[in-house]
Amino acid sequence: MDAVQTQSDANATFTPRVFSGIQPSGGLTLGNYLGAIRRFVDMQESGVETLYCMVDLHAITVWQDPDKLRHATRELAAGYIAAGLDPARSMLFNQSQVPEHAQLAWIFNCVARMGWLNRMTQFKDKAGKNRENASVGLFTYPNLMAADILLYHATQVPVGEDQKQHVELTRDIAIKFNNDFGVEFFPVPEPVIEGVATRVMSLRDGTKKMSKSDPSDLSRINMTDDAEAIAKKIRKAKTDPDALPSEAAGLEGRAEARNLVNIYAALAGQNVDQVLSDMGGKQFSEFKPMLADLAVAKLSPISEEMGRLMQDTAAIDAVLADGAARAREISAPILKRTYEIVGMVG
Ligand code: AQP
Repeated sequence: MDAVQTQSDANATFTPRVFSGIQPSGGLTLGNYLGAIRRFVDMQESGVETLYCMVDLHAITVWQDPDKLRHATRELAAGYIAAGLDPARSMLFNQSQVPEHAQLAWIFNCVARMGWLNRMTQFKDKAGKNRENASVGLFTYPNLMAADILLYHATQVPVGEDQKQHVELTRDIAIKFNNDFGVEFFPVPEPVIEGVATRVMSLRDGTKKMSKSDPSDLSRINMTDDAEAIAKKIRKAKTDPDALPSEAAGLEGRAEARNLVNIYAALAGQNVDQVLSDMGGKQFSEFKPMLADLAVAKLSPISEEMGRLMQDTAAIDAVLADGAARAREISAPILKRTYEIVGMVG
């Protein structure tokens, strides 16, 4: 077969398809839930084809204890399902069961430029001062993420604010690949960053993102926290001495207050102005217990269901195997065609 351009490539149109993923690099946080999983469920409900991955190959870009990684992968799958993802309607799978992710990532390692990756802020944040000792995988992480998305010709990628730069890099890779080989093979996907909680901040420091891998457990609400732990973490959350303002402008320069109001708004399904028109003038001593009650009411059913699902890990593994088999029906032909375009024989 001609390895360069075919008419069907040139005329390719892309049907809407959603891909996103979360790393099993620890337990799910409220940030992952509000910033990502709730959007995943919305997109599933919109009827578009959806694929959601546990990106275990990404997780090992920093050290993971093998037993904890296995546990976190299954628990993440349980979290997806408990939060409303339906394995019959969304393909749920772990990345390592679909070998085309790593294969396409290699091609993209040869498309992306060092300068592009040098600009990635997540690598700078995660490598910190110890850059020389960071894994090569952590540096090339965005190329694997581009492969995750483009392997399915996904057109929409629901993510939190912190992943926007990586989706932009994915777009650059798609455009460069198409230009280099004179094809219209890969779509240029759009990030979907919506809602009031696209960047949930640490409960201990309103300038830092809430993260699963933050050394302080008090910095985050885990999706497996019980009511007592949630209440304690919110009670201890850093705030300032002032009362809540009645309008959003009054949150200017008050990162911690803004974060708690955003979390309340996201959980209550309101916008910030609605929350402040009800809560303006209240002290944190009054607002925090209300936030804790709301968080417990919204999160407990999910954590209880996660616990129930985790009783049967064989059933979770079966969901992941089925999701991977369905995902490979899409990924295998796309990788095959990519190899042909690049000039691989066989
Ligand atoms: N704090 C957050 N607020 C809003 N969205 C968030 N996301 C993560 N943290 C927040 C979104 O969750 C999805 C999955 O993220 P990931 O696990 O693949 O990577 P991450 O962004 O690096 O998440 P963590 O929790 O901070 O993991 P670690 O600590 O392992 O690095 C993404 O859509 C992300 O935007």
